[in-house]
Amino acid sequence: MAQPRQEAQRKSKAGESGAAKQKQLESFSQGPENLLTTNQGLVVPDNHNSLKAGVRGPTLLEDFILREKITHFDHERIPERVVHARGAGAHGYFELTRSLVEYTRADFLQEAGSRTPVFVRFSTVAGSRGSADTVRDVRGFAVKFYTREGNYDLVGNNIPVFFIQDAMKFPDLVHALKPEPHHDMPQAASAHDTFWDFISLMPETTHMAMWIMSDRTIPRSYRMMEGFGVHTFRFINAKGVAHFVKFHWKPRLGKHALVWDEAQKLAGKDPDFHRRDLWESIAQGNFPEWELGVQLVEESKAQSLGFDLLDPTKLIPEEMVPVLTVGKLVLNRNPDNFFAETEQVAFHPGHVVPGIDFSNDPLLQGRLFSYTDTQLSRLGGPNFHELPINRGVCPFHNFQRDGMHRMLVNKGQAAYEPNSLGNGSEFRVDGGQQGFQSFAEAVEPPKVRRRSPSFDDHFSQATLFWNSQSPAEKDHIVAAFQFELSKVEVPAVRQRVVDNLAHVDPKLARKVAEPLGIGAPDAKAAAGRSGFRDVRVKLPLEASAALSMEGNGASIATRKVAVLVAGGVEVGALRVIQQALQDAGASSRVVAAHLGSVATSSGQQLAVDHTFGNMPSVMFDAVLVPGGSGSAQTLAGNGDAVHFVLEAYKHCKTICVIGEGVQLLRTLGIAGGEGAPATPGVVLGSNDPPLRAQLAQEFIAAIARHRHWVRANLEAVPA
Ligand code: HDE
Repeated sequence: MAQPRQEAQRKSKAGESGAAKQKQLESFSQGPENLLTTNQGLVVPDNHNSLKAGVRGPTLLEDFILREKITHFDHERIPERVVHARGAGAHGYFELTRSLVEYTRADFLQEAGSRTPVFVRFSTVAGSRGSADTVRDVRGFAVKFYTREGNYDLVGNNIPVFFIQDAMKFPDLVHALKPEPHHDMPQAASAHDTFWDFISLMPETTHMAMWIMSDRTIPRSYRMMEGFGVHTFRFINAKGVAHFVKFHWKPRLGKHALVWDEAQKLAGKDPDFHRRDLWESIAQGNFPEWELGVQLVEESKAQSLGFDLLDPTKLIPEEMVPVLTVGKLVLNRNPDNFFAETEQVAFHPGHVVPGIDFSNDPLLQGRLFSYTDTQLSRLGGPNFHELPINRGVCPFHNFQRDGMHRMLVNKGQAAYEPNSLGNGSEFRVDGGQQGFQSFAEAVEPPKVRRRSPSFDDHFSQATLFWNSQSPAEKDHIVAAFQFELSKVEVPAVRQRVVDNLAHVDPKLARKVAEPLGIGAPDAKAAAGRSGFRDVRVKLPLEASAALSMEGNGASIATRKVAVLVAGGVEVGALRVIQQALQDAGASSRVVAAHLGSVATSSGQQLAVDHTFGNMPSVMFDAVLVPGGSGSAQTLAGNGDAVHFVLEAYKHCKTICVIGEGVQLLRTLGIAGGEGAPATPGVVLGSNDPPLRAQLAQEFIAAIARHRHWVRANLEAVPA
């Protein structure tokens, strides 16, 4: 039987809260009879002219309408988040697909099929609020579950490990990563001296450094990246039995990345690339979806893993502990107001519900302090839980009172507990029946300010990650290290990084060092430095498939295809392919030199969606060049069209060319003549009606591979 409190919560809040809130807010945004008013409700007589002494005279201080408007404007900004300032959010729901009743008493994880409203915020870490989306950086993946027992926040990242093992080092890490303090550069980038100086002096960062140099840090879309709780948490069931748990979000569309050149160009051409992608997908009804998975480890088995579960620089390979799928997350509603929701949302890893508890991970423990603390200055006081986006859906009662921006009007005489004067609202503590119970863990004295020796292995999982990458992914990691370190001005810093890398893999270190103007990597030199520990845990596996993104997800749903056209375009095959793309959930957009329309070879008009300039190739997943000799010839003579195709080729995207369109590729030298070997991901077809459907399927199969890394002469392509 449901507990009385829970029953009351269900009745009082389930449906009413959202609608009531909305009504109240709407009433604020409309003055009397929809007239513009001041904040006091006074109808504004004129919103264009201030009060002056004569039409050409000075403005009067008396003009309280002007003063109110300008004063409010002057104070419209709040401090941005000290990290994760740039973000985008969305509403949705979490649906439990498998009951976790045997592991946790958390109410929202009991009944398969139950749904919990959520708000999710994705973010980059280093950049300011206005920085670009596609920079190389970790992505935050923070989920607020509005459960009937209170808000539960799973504040994770898109990488399963972290740089450092102890919260004590977090301010140092962030100071090293952020723009350098003397000149405030570079913005939203780790490619600079202080960051790599810190990394090179802190060998515990090596595993995460491998991840951030991989394609994980330049996701194609928030919808195509994983999320991780990072730390080990605890589930506690109704009998008080605990399991360690790690959380995973797995995207339904698979995990996919941009390429570095593309990410850099996007940062200029569409700095809102990820934010826009999220917004548009939801607006179009393509609701982003992830599976929630958990890795569960019995307390007594934790020791036998060989590494320490409390160390946040370690993951549990999925081959060692499989991920159990337990639910799905669906984002189906864009925020109404960016500031009110995405900006004011306040996450906190300490927002837990009964049945979910912390582990002693020293990084997590430090986070438990930081998040409330930072909201105090960011949101201006201790009452940020009253902001609409942060309010729970269950009632809350306590004797905390007053403070900046208090909205609640608490009634009655008694603001203390215990009391006998509260007129039925004494709100006594429940004595542990329903309340949050910390796991009764025995702790070992004495107090120490030291690292556990079980945290000493800094390299075995970095090597596991490296060994798990495909050849193309390895090339990208090497190139990323080379790029970042080439921006580091002090050679000794570059040298220390490659010396450390020699402990991950000597070949990797040698390759990274090649163009950096430094000596060969010296593993011994690294081992002699302070902070280095020569300890390596023997893992029971050489590589873990889950750590690679290659061959992941075969769907082309929501992918965007550019159709390049000019006058005289042949649309017979184009129509068939466009329909097939749409049937597969993808979209195609017609791109030409100008907006309006172009004449087809049969004398009709084909509407143009974009120009080569306003939607360049980096904003698409694939390119289609239809036939028609007039169109092909015009495109071949247009530098923007030529660049479009070359760039897509260079970024290893699928290109489909029909009929005379092939001429374009030959002009560009990226497709051989008759009998030449096929180029991976370049689909050549004719306008022949019987072959059109097959061509469409070949094109779709090629797009589903996401990228075609092995292509001849890629370096020679000027794009
Ligand atoms: Fe955070 N982190 N963090 N962090 N973090 C913040 O809180 C902090 C860490 C993460 O979309 C701040 O409200 C410390 C790990 C996300 O609003 C701040 C430490 C992970 C977000 C803070 C960490 C995260 C934050 C800044 C080490 C992955 C954005 C603004 C002890 C598991 C949430 C704010 C959003 C935000 C502190 C480490 C994820 C300052 C002290 C590890 C996704 O409180």
